[in-house]
Amino acid sequence: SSDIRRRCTLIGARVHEGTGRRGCDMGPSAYRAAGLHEALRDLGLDIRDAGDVPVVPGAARAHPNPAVHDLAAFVAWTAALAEIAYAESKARIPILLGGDHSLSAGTLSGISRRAEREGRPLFVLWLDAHADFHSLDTTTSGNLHGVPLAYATGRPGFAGYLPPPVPIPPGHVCLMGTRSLDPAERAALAGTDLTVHDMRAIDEHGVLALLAPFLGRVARENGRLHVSLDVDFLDPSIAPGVGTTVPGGATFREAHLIMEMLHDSGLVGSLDLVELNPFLDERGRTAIVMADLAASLMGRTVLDRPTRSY
Ligand code: EXY
Ligand code: MN
Ligand code: MN
Ligand code: MN
Repeated sequence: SSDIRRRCTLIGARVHEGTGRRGCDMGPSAYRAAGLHEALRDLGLDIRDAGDVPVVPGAARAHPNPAVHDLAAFVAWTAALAEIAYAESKARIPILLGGDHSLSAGTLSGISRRAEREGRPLFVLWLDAHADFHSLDTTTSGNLHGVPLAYATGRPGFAGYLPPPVPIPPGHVCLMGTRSLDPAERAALAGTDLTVHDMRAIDEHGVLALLAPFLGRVARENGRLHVSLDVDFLDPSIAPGVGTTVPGGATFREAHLIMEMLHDSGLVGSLDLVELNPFLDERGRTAIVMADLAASLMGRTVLDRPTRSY
């Protein structure tokens, strides 16, 4: 069908330099092993697998913050992924198979340029235990998976190292699942109108009451919606395959209800699946949970789960 929502492209991004450990580079393979391609094909979608984005050498000036590492790789990935996200989002839904969350600096750059080209505002739903809102100056870990949202929303501190993005207004961003914020991130967020629905808000109000108004606003403004799903949004009991687990995350059904609402909204133009580390997983179950969530976003309903008979 001509509907963009029926056409999607899997794009592997073997990004691991944004974390302090190896493993996320195996993420794309794990999603394919989990059968994501077949799951989306069985939904009747026009699905294409673009393979994995080739790693290109990067160059970057040294940064005065001694903690920052692999900045050159971040620069290179951001440029490469911005280009492919921009191109692929013209007529299809790019689904980025990560790879750590630093890849979203590239995805968001490309999608933001696409939205600008379409003359539509871009909105972002960031499902994560964290805000990923550090600048190159404020990060203490130096792990650049902690900076992509700051970069994409035009926060100062990247000039001279990365090209300025088409900035996403912070007021167009909704964080859900937040439960681990560094002091510098809190301070930076306090100065913006970015929406933060932490886990306490989810407990008190439920995901429907928090998400519905945001989706209504995106629809009213004829917006494009990018969804960035970090494995650590989920409770570690269902998604252990990630390097930055935080107790007290979203349940299986809270996560699926969000995906089902997103599908029904018809607003999602792009998706990042990030931070999967199969090396930390148990028999691929985190990849399977994440692939199932992606399938829900693309149309798998609550009734489509297989009954396990013992
Ligand atoms: N805020 C902490 C840091 O900057 O190191 C933890 C960041 C975790 C980032 C993961 C991708 O969500
Ligand atoms: Mn993240
Ligand atoms: Mn996270
Ligand atoms: Mn606006």
